[in-house]
Amino acid sequence: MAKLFFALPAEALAPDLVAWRDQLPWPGQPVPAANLHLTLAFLGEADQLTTTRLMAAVERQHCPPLTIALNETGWFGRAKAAWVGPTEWPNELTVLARALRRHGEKLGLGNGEQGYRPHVTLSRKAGEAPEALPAPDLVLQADSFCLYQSVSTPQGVSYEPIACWPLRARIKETNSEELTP
Ligand code: 3AM
Repeated sequence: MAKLFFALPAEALAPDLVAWRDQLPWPGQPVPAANLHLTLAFLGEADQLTTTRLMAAVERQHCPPLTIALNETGWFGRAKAAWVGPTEWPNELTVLARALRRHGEKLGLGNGEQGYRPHVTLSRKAGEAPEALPAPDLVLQADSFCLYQSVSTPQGVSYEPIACWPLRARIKETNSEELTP
């Protein structure tokens, strides 16, 4: 069984995120650069058949490329995760996250959580919020989303992409009448 989640990759922005975080007294244990991502939907444990069905369902999912300003800090007290995220974000991001969560739910996946708060977790085991720290001024440009599996290794957890899909707007179907002179 693989532990799955959908996320926007943050590879291109990771060096800037890490440089920004590491010059601050950021609380908790830093998330390694390779693990930085913006979660869309947590799915949990899934077997191979369910994973294959999930990927087939997601194939038809459409969403335009996304530009997400990371301009505030935050903290999930229960999870002890300190993060950066947008103050405001495109509605398409919320729609995509909800659609992916529903694809999972139809296959019996997910944790039942309904709300969505986009964020990039920068540290774990953070005993306090980074609220006294300055806000970031970074932008995550996303032109794909990925299904990841969370793999535990002796060196810690690593997130391995299983499959990625391009973010592209639905192409308007040409009305055949428009082609008729
Ligand atoms: O990087 P973030 O914090 O956005 O917190 C975990 C991480 O998200 C989250 O899934 C992502 C990859 O591990 N996660 C892990 N277990 C979870 C659970 N039971 C969970 N999210 C919700 N419920």
